[in-house]
Amino acid sequence: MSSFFQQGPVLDGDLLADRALADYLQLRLPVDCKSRWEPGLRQLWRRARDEMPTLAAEAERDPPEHVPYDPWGRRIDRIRVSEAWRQLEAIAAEEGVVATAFERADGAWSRVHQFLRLYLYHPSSAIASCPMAMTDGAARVIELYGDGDLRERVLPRLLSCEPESFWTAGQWMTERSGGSDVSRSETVALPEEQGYRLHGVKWFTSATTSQVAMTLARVKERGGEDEKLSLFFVELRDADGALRNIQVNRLKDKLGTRALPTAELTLAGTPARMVGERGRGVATISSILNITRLYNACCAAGYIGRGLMLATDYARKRQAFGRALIDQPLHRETLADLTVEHQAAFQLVFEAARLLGRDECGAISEDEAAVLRLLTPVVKLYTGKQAVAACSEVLEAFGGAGYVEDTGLPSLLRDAQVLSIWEGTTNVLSLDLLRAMGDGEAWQTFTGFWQARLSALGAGDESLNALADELEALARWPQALLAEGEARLQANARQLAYRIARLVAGILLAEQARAGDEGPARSRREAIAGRWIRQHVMRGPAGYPADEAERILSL
Ligand code: UCC
Ligand code: FAD
Repeated sequence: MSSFFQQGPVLDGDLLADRALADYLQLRLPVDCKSRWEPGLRQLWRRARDEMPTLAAEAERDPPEHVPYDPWGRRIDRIRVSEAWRQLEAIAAEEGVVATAFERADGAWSRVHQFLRLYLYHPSSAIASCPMAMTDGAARVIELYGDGDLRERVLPRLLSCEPESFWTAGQWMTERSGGSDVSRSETVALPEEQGYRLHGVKWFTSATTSQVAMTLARVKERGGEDEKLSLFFVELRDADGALRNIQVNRLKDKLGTRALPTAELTLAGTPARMVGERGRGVATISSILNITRLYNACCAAGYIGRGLMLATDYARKRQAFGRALIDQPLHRETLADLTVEHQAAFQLVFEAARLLGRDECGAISEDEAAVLRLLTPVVKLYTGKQAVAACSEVLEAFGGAGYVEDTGLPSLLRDAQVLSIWEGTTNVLSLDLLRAMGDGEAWQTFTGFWQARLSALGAGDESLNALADELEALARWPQALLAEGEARLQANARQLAYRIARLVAGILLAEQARAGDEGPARSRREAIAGRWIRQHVMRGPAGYPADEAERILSL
């Protein structure tokens, strides 16, 4: 009879056990922000550690259910979610997971504060972070383009810190005809005296229990030309709680994000109101997209950090071949690699959040705005891929236990996989990077910005020289590709995005390494930067040779 039972992993008691977070608080924040925010962050970490994981597990065990009819056969299309899911949403409200960004108590730094809160909230939230992302995006669009009623009646709900009055928002873009290419959307908006009526099918709508949604449709006047998409605001239910001409066709049966309701909807004359300029729907909704994409990236960093914390704790407890895993040289390298990935993701996300905060407070310069525009798709796509790879590694670090459901670990990998699909796939965001580069001026601004940051680090060692060489090579690459034709540039857009992410993360890690006093903490940060640059910048991938894909894909 075996008397051995393995101790499972536990989350660390201390907020600052997360080194990427601790480094950031110490080295990147204005001192007064750190001291003001830390107590609240500690409180949220306690909830994320002690209270939320039980709720998240319960929400996953009791997934949403579509109830199409009432007992008497009336169509009701109720989506039943667990009490645990409701509580997770309530915690988001109480903790200001959205509101902190809009209160702007710390001016341009407020967005960073809010992202720190999101970063702590998300990994314990069973992806209740998803409706928070869409709510935040909707709030921003209302701030920018909303009419008086939206600003005075709806916005305070989206920014409420009281669960009873807090509303969440959905974002319905994807249709059967296309999710990446929304210009293929078929939904029409028929004008009526006051507003519009929407008709169409929305193929993926997450958090369908939200009270409001932002969606795209094409205005169709009798006998009129086909118009470009416009953005519409929808209030889903009437005063009695009945859906307003919306039919829930079914809930998606998904690989992960199981606690999150994602529905297919038919809009059959749903009342709606236009937001922003007619025919400028894609441009208008991009204010939402650029926020939700950074949420996505923040949540990716959150998952990597959570996985790393659990795997490190487990490695201290699990024995193999005569010692704890953490003392096995090869396992240590695996954990070190994960640590470096986490630090890089964290730096990318919070640099973008810093710039976003400056934008939202009107403090951003023209150059910084161009940098933010280019950085947003890059950070989203790169951290999404990092999260999938890192979560897979984390599961493996637990051996067989990582594959067993009731450890709670498999959901990390399942849920991470969505991060590179929704809010723009890796390829589509790589192409968005090209869109943001435009005729090349923004690209010049971007490379100039990072050149200045690199120069500010002073005399070069091997790492800094590698960063400088890569920046120089990268700066010329798009033009060289374009000289061979637009198709060549597109074909290499993902490689370009990856190289940018790796380079920028390298510069940010090098900055972090040089900040602060000499000592063991600085030596740790130097090692992190050194490994990242060695692994990801010095061996920058070459572009795809012309025609190679044709040859590979030919019979
Ligand atoms: O997946 C979804 C929700 C999931 C849940 C959310 C969770 C979030 C995180 C939580 C983590 C746990 S919602 C669906 C998301 N769908 C997408 O992201 C769509 C992906 N496809 C694209 O991004 C495409 O590139 C499109 C849709 C933008 C392409 O449309 P068009 O019509 O072909 O685009 P155009 O014609 O190139 O651009 C139209 C205008 C242009 O401006 P003007 O007219 O002034 O030149 C563009 O520059 O829109 C502008 N624009 C942008 N501006 C397009 N994209 C952007 C952008 N990102 N930023 C600024
Ligand atoms: P497609 O656009 O058909 O793409 C298929 C493949 O083609 C992808 O790999 C893509 O990268 C590639 N591709 C497309 N165009 C190009 C190109 N030009 N060059 C190179 N490659 C290309 N959507 C919403 O609107 N609201 C939601 O709330 C929502 N929730 C979701 C929840 C979940 C769990 C999931 C999985 C999806 C959700 N989505 C939602 C949908 C999601 O945003 C889309 O699935 C995504 O944008 C991709 O669109 P698609 O599925 O139509 O794929």
